[in-house]
Amino acid sequence: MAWKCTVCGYIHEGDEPPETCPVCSAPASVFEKEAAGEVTVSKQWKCKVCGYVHEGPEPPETCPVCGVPASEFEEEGAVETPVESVTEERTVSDVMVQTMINWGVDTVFGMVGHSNLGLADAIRKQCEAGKLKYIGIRHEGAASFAASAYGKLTGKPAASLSIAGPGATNLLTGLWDARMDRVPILALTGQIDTQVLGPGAFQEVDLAAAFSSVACWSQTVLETSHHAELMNLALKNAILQRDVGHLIFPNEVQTIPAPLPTPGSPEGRLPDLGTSPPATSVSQALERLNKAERPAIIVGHGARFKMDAVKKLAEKLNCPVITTFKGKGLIRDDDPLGCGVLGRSGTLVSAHFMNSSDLLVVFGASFSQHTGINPDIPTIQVDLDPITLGKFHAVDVPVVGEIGITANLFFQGLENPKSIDRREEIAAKKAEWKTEKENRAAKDNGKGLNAATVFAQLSELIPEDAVIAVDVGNNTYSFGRYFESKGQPVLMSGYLGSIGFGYPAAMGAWAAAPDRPIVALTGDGGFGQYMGELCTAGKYGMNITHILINNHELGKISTEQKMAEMTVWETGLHNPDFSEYAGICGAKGFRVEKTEEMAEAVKSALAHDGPALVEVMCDPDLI
Ligand SMILES: Cc1ncc(C[n+]2csc(CCOP(=O)(O)OP(=O)(O)O)c2C)c(N)n1
Ligand SMILES: [Mg+2]
Repeated sequence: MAWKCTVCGYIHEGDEPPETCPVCSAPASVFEKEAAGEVTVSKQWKCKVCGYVHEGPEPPETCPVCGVPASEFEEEGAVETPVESVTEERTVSDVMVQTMINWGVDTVFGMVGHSNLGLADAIRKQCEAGKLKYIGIRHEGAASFAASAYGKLTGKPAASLSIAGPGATNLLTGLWDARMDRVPILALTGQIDTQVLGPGAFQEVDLAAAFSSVACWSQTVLETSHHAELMNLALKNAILQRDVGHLIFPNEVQTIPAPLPTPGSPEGRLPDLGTSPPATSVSQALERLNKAERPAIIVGHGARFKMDAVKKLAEKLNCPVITTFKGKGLIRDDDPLGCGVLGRSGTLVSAHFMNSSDLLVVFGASFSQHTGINPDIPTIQVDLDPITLGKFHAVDVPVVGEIGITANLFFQGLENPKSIDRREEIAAKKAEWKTEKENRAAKDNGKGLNAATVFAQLSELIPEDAVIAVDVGNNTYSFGRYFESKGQPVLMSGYLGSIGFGYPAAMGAWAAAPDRPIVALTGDGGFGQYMGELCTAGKYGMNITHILINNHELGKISTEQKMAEMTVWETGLHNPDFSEYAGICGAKGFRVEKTEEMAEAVKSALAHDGPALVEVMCDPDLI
């Protein structure tokens, strides 16, 4: 008797199914008895208009390539296929999806459709076996934003799936977001049948060309490819280069039996990245660190998982710790050494401590113009990636090394450092900033809530274990400045700076950490781009609390027009009542028009088990 694993297609001979599948580890319960010796007879039908060949008992209702009706198909002949040879073997998609899982990918965001059905079916089987989570989004741009945010939060790649043509091109923005912020991500795009590729068939886009500038590694899966190896390489490149791995799946290749059915794995393919810095770099850095009287540490997103070591060093140096915007929350704002965000979304506290320091020690930051790290102050820069070192200007001591290891070496090497304890000065500057914030919060033009007030309240209301996904706009700058972080990770579209990121990013965070409170913070303009995703959140019962700053305006653009002394033009927004809109999408909606209503609405939204939206009516000028 033969038994087939319904997850991976492995065939087991014996009276009973095996306890676990030796290929994919699925339990005995997923094995099905195999029918033997049957043959299926299917006919081949050729489209008289475009030449597309269809296999099946009947011609298709309409040609999937040129759209003509069934009457335009002529019979070409019959094909006999033994049932065993079709069902016994794992398909190319089965092998590749199993390989993807072996590399640790556990979540796929995407949209199923004509040119990815074979691949989607392999994903479905793994979802049913409990090995994968699939989130069907409403726009592929949300799939890649969500996968990018998943990578930003976890450091692990998630996959985004699309059909050929428009589905694939819709993925591009989120993939650019991941690429520019150095996040591993996998893009799986369907493609039309290879037999019709070339002349410009329906949904034919040259995906290799379209993705060539966003993907660090991109390949088309062919019938004769080494399929497991293609997936191995897509993920090896995505993970090690922290970039986009891309695979193009022509329609007919997805369901053919895999010539080599053994899936791949990361075993022996990923080095330990715990690289120690060269001894000379460490001693050059220590020489400066020991002598500095007023050092300051700046941490960026790259230090996200290494903060214990960085904080230990800061404690020994008694020095201020400043973050980039992407690194907001890497140190709590109430930490005696925490000085908040630097740069355009920053505070006067961080600016003071950077500018008054005699040595900057920068961990995992990329020196974007928005952060504005002062190039005139002597700098030690630590990063695992040598290209990032001294990228925008020369630094005094570029140190290539894993951040945790390097920070520990600095800590161990410090001998009677001259640095003075700046805790008191930090507390005094923070008190000044608190007064300044209170003054700003006191302003009221009678045109809606004030951003300083909104974020002061949110600082109290958003739980410590939350993940916060933000968008782009004045609302985001206000968050950077006014929100007092208790260490919540912040997910943002950093270098790409794309509006619309916030809500899909919250979906990605929810998929990665469903038990944590997930908060999305967006403006009305940004959310407008992905409003449909509230239905996705409703469908999957995502526990996302969305704070929507509604100022009826592309506020940041109005600000820019005013600053450039131009006429404010076409930045006004005609909005629905978002709290009512939430209700019809399966979310709980709240509307806040007065400061006094804020706390209760946010508390109720956070307490709601499922998606909730709090629309806060804000004054566009009080930012
Ligand atoms: C995809 C994309 N399109 C356009 C922009 C330019 N842009 C930056 S902020 C912004 C306005 C955002 O408006 P809103 O979400 O309402 O935030 P507000 O500034 O009002 O707080 C725009 C259009 C962008 N960054 N990304
Ligand atoms: Mg707005």
